[in-house]
Amino acid sequence: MPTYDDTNIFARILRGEIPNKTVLETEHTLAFEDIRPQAPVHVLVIPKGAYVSYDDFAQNASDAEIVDFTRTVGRLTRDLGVDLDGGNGHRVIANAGEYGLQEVPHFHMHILGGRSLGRMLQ
Ligand code: IU
Repeated sequence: MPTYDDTNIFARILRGEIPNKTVLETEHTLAFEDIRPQAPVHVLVIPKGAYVSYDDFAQNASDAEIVDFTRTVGRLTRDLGVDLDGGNGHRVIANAGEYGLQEVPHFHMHILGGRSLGRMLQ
């Protein structure tokens, strides 16, 4: 697994060194608004633990962290009104590494919605 760099911006947000627009906080998870939104709804969901990628999180987080994170992502799609009951849908994305164009090396999921997002995979 890659080494976690605890100077990354999300680690600093978690330590309270940098403000964020929190949408939801649970025991193991924090969700906040993306500073450069790419859609009307653009929320980042991060585990509070130090994980670099989806794989790092999936392999090394506790069951409690994984359940909390997964349920929080799902719940947010409803809270944000982009679920399949009340809303028109959304996209959930996790970038990793150089080819994934991951900018911040703390695992995070993007929740995007509020407009048609266009086709990414052909
Ligand atoms: P990526 O998956 O690592 O490429 O996405 C990082 C996201 O973090 C990107 O959408 C940025 O706009 C966002 N972001 C932020 O919300 N606050 C910050 O201080 C920084 C990046 I730096």
